[in-house]
Amino acid sequence: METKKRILSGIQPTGTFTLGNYIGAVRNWGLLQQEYECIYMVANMHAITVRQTPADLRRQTREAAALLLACGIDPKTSILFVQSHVPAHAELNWVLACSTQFGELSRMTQFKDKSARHADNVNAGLFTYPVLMAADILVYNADLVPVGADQKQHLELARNVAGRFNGVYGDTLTVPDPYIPQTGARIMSLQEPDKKMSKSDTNANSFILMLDDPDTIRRKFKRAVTDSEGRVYASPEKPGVTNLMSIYSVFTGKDMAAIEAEFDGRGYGDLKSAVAESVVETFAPIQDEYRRILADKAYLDEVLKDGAERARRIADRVVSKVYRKVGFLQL
Ligand code: ATP
Ligand code: LTN
Repeated sequence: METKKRILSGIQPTGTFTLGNYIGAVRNWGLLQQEYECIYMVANMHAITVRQTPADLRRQTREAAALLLACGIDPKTSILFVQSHVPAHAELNWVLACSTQFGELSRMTQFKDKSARHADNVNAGLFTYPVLMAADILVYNADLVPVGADQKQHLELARNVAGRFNGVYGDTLTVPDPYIPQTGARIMSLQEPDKKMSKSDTNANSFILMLDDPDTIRRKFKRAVTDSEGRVYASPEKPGVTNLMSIYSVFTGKDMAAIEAEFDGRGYGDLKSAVAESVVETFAPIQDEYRRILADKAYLDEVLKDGAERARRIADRVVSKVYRKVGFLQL
């Protein structure tokens, strides 16, 4: 029997997922389950690189898991777990940190962005964040990592660290490939369309949350920043309109040319309400399913317990092999 390639990805429980998280990452996680062996993780250890309120982090971790299930992740086929429940991530993290150079971490744009935004808390974890992310991936010998475009640089680092480790200690770790979608890899802010949509943006009109109610979704799209030209077509000079078209394309399956034709002779108002309706329609059943799953805490916790156990079985073997390769005494 041909063995399936393995996928690993993660998302931080720092708040409700945005439309960007959904299109760039989570949506594809469900779609990939048939073809790949999938392992999905709620990255709560990454979340504390910026300050979190403990009670909120705990609640948001369950909410993130429930939302992933509602998006179609099947815990029987795939493994769904919480990062801190599998100690192997932290164990491999240390070994990999010793194969990572200060210089290469200094070049990470996410570190530069986040340390500027959280100038009062530029902690070592924020700096070594990509090493833990590399450990998340390499501890499962993942072949493929589905993420949005903003994570490309971190994946490049994971590949370099794996290659370097293999060069020194012999073939041990799988060098992973990124899986970045063609359309929607970088959904932009609705208010400043030259910036990526981010759930930590201070302006709530800049993002759509997966749990926003229909009227909120419609209102946010109505206020979305476009341009003064009034004609619907995709172009680098029209980031706002192009962003709306990309979202519409993902939810309707229509390509950019078809969307241009559909709105020929019509204004941005029509485009905005069509996009809003396509988002409302996609999110409504997910929201219902989310509420149902979150209400059943016993089921949710059982899924996470089972996921952690299955994840641990894979990850512990890799750590054990790595420990042997680097010369840690094994009794
Ligand atoms: P934060 O704003 O707290 O930094 P975030 O919204 O960037 O968080 P993450 O948990 O860091 O969310 O990312 C989860 C996944 O969503 C990653 O694969 C990331 O690439 C993807 N993603 C995040 N924002 C976008 C976006 N605007 N467009 C497409 N994909 C995105
Ligand atoms: N850094 C990622 C979240 C994340 C992740 C991972 C993604 C943590 N560990 C491993 C893919 C693989 C982010 O989206 N900010």
